[in-house]
This record gives sequence, structure tokens and C-alpha cells, in this order.
Amino acid sequence: MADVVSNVKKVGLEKYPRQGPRNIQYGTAGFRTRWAEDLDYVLYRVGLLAVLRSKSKGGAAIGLMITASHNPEPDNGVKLIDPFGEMLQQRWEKFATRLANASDTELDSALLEIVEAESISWETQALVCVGQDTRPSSPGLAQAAVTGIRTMGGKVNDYGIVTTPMLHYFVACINNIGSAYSEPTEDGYFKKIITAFKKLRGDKPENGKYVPSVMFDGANGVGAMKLEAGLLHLHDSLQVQLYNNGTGQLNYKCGADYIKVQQCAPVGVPQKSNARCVSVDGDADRIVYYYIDTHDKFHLLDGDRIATLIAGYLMELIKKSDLGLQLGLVQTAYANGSSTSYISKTLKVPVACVPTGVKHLHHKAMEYDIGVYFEANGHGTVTFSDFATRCICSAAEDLSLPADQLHATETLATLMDVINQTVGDAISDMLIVETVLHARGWSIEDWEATYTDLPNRQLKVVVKDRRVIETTDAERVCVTPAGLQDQINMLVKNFPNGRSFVRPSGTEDIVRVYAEADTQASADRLALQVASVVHQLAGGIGSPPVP
Ligand code: G16
Repeated sequence: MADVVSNVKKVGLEKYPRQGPRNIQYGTAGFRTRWAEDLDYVLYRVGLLAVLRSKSKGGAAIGLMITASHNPEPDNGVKLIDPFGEMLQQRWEKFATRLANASDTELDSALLEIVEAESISWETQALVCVGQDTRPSSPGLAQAAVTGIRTMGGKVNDYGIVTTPMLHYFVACINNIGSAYSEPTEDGYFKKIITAFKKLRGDKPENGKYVPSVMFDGANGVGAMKLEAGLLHLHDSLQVQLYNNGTGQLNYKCGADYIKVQQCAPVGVPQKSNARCVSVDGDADRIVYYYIDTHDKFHLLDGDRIATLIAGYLMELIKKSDLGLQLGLVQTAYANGSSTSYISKTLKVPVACVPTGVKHLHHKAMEYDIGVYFEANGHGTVTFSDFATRCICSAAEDLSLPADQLHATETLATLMDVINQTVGDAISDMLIVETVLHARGWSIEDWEATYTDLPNRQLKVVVKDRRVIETTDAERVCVTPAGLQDQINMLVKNFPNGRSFVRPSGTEDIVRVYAEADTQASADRLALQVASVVHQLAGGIGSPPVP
């Protein structure tokens, strides 16, 4: 062990020395930086950590994904994936931050501290699955990570360019996590989810007002590139027209985040009245739907809409199957107030609110037999507990059940194969939404008519140090700086149905402001007023927003 660790330190010093005095934090979705600057040494060290994580899990495969997801093309980042395909355990995020910020000379001791703290058996073989998105900086960063893994004695499975959720899925497959996962290959992934999708659809792709055709905005990222291969399996069950599939700048004026935040259609997708359009982000872990009506008005169907659509359908299947399973829905503070009341009052599904970050939503969702979780930005999936999986799978084979009940359990069982339970997955989520719309015979307008969103607005405020903002109560209440929450409360009182909160971003160096109110003009005004108070009390940089 001593030889390996001292060689790791030597290689680090020679090839990937620590750059600059700046500290970097393992945040909402791993390490992320602007302009992918100074990331080589971080990737080398994350490679080292991934080996230790694999050893600590008895040699289980660990994922290492290089991506800055929805952020601009010049940014980049990395995150680790745990053996079940879930996000890295929070206790290890501290090790990641410590290791990334260790000086070159203390790299060996920082590694040994982790080995000791986690009682890691050095003899255990380690396996790390590496994936990258399409950013120009990704290959160089992958090289640094692979050097780290190999220098530390780990084995590498290099998947090259993949979507983030595919890598999560591959890790779960390699570790043989239950029947929900099959072959850890792109082809295996598509075969599984698309075969199940086609089975649910049967030989009748049309149904009522549902038309089996979507326009797909790939954000010029890996989503469109990979879906192109998947389309071969879809045949006529769903026509997908691909746009923003490779040549333009990643996430620039297109993609799920742009559409959600700017509340407008992307560039690069032709306007076709009432056509169902989907938009994914740079690494295809988020999805939102939108359409433009005959009066040229833009309509957004975001993560909240997707969650309510899926939860409503699952609730119906659970009732029909009579399995007594408990369904729960998990959201964050960004969830539109109307969606939350629709879920609890109309769907009568228990709803929980947790801090931003898929890792928080995922853990909460796993407390239910069936958990649906979605962030308003379109990041989410459905989880099934082992108990629910066993109940559904055995009931689906019980031919003595009444036809209706058997059909509902079979549908649930097949739906489980369409779902990537490890993490939000834009491609799998699209197929689930299409399945529900098809089953209901709904157009996109029918889906939208289930409830009316409260108008809302998101803004960013640049401050000297975003860490001055601390929050509690699932980020709905701001604790510091002193007085900020009182001011927000006073402003909110002036707007019917007003609600607003602020939180430091975990992926960008900014503070986010969210506001909703009875009209768009009010939501815009409230957001600006709150942003102005943040600028004033939290050390804003540049000119303050003008309310
Ligand atoms: C990541 C996280 C999401 C989070 C988003 C924004 O998304 O995975 O859970 O909502 O960042 O985070 P923040 O507001 O803290 O910047 P992605 O798609 O970039 O991986």
C-alpha cells in the first residue's frame, strides 16, 4: 500500500499538480467549475477516491461521470456514482472535498486518512466505470481520471461518451442490482426500456387524441446522439424528430434548463402549432415538455407536470391491482404551488418537500413502496422498494386474479422496465410520459388542463460569497444573512398567492431567487424585489437588479 500511495503522490506532482489556492467543494452534483479551469488535478484525485470507494464496497463497480450537465459548454465537472447506481453517499462527499483540496505534498496522508477512517481493505480489487459527455474538455479530464484510477491499482471500464443516466444504469447492471437491470451496454439499455415501452403500447400507437409523434430538442448534447441509436428499436411505435442534435453549442438557447428558466421555446426547433415537443439537457438527465398553441403562445410542462401525470397513473394502477402499496411524491421548494395542491387534494398522494439535489429526492422517495420524485427543472424518476417489486412481479404472474386486476399488475411490472430507477433519465422519462398519455388518449393540452400553474420567475444574483446564504426547512426559509428572510416575508405579503425563497446554487457561483404569484407581472416584480434585497444584504456584485 505504501508504495502505491507514494507513487500516486509522485505522479500527481509530476502530471497533475494542484492549481491555485482556490478551494473546491463537492456540491449538488459533484465538482463543477466555470471554463473547466484547473480541473485536471481534481479529476486525477477523484479517480483515486473512486478506487477507495470501490474497495470500501467490497470491489463493487463505482461510476465516474465527467459532465457539467445543464451548465454552459465551457464548464465541466465530475461526480461519482455508488454501487446501486445512486449518487455518492453524503459522508464520502466530505472525503472528496478534502482530497481535492489537499496540497500535493499531503496527498498521500489524505488518502491514508480515508483508508483508516473507513477501514478499507487494501487487497480488495477496485473497478471504476468512466463516462463523459460531449464537452470539448471532457476527453482530457477523462484521461486524468483514468490515470488516477490506474496509478491507484484500480481497473477501468471506459464507456466513452454516454448520457449520465446510462452510466448510472450500467453501474447498477454490473453490480447485479435486482431484476430491473440487464446488460451494461447501450444496446442492452435500449432493448430493455424500449421493449417494455412497445409492449405497453401494443400494436396501436394512436389512441384517442394521442398522436405517436414528438419533436426532440437534444440541447446539442449526448441525448440526441444516443437517442438516434435507440430510435432503431422504436420502429413505428413513436416517431421522434431530432433537433439540436450535435452541431450547435451545447445548452445554448436550447435544452431543458434554458426552456424552464427562460420560459420560451428553444432555437433550432421549427415551430409547429400544438406539436408535442420535448427538451433535454446537456447530459440527458433532465426533461421538460412544451408546445406552442395556435396563437403562438408558449406552454411549458415541466418536472411538476411530469410528476403529477405519472403519479396519477400509478395511483390508478395501484388501486386496480389491489396490492395495498403506498405511493409518495417528492418535490423541492421550486415545485409550483398549484402542483403541490393538485397532488395532495386531487390525487390524494402524500407529498414531501426536500432540499434541491437529486440525492435528497431519491433518498426520500425510497421511503415509499413506490416513490415518484421530480424537481421542477425536469430531473426525476420513480423508485420501487424491494417489497413493492416482489409484490408486483408475483401478482403479475398470478393468473387466478380477475382480468382487470391482473392487467393492472402486468402494466405496473412492464412499466418498471421502462423506468431507470437509478436517477432522472430524460430518455426513459420521455417513454414513461408517452406511455401515460397514450394510455389516457390525451393530447398535450389535455395533460396541461389537469391544473393551472401559478405564474413564476427565477433569477440569479451574483454575490461575493454565496455561502453567506444559509437556509433551513428544505430551503424555504433563509437563516442568514440576518434580516433577509424578514424582508422576503414583507415583500411576499404584497402579492396574492405570493411565495418566494432564495438559496445558494450548488452548481454555479450565484444565489438563486424563486418567486410565484397570481399573475406573471406580479411574479416578475416579486422576483426582482427579492433579488434586489439579496443583492443588498448578501454582498451583491455589479449593479443591483432594478425592481
Ligand atoms: C444538478 C442537480 C439537480 C439540481 C441542479 C441545479 O442538475 O443534479 O438536482 O436541481 O443541478 O442545482 P443548483 O440550483 O444547486 O445549481 P444537473 O442537471 O446540472 O446535473
